[in-house]
Amino acid sequence: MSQTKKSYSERSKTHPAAIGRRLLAIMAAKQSNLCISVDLTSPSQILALIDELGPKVCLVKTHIDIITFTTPDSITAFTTSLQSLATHHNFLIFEDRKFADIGSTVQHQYRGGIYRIASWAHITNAHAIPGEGIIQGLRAVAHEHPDVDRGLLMLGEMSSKGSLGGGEYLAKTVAMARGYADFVVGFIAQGAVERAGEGEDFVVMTPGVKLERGGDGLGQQYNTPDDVVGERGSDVIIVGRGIIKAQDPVEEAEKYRRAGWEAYERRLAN
Ligand code: 5IU
Repeated sequence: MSQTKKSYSERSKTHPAAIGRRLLAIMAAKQSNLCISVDLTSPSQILALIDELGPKVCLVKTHIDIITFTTPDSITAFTTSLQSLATHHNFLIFEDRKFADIGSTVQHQYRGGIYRIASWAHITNAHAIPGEGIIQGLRAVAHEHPDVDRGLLMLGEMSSKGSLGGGEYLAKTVAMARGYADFVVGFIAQGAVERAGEGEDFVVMTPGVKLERGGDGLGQQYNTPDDVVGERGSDVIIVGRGIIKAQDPVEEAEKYRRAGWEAYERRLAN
């Protein structure tokens, strides 16, 4: 059976990566395929908003390097609070780091520096442009944390106008990831990728989502939850400004959660 026709619940039992199983189980339990992208710069505002939106989402996406931290301690305080919110509201944390260097360098970037991403982010992502050494490097760091599940999304296609991804690039990215099924949970793409074979499962996440199609004047292109989940077979919608800039972000998040979930249910039924 095509993966797009299988329920998240069914896939949560068979996904080859532990973090993939966990994410799919959360999606099924919370009836949410919504990932919120909290692109704000104040740590306290981010945490307050995540506390409100937590019940609606399966995943919270961060850009740790856009946040205004005053001291190194405040970084740790933030990531500790974020982890507590993740446990409390049952969501996973996705640091949208977009690693893009050789294996040896990304190991340092993932493990160390001031952000120590591997210590708090369940999922991060990487470009395929350097070749598979980037996956090997990141996976080795993830294995330094044997007590916690870690996963990677490979960037196969971006939402922005003129993206060099998609098509053959995406297909090559999928081929590159195939040998790392215990760590590469899936892909960032605009819709279903070349579908997984026996024993494989690719969780596809799509940014560039709003309730109305359009753009942002800087290359971002928006499609609707129904376009990406219902029509194109993606699994998770990633929404930033559509929710965080709304008058009532909680009410708006509920609209996106419902739209994403209904698109998924229609996809299963059709
Ligand atoms: N993001 C994209 N497109 C991509 C990838 C990541 O927009 O292809 I990969 C990020 C950028 C931003 C969020 O953090 O997803 C989308 O925010 P808006 O929904 O506000 O456009």
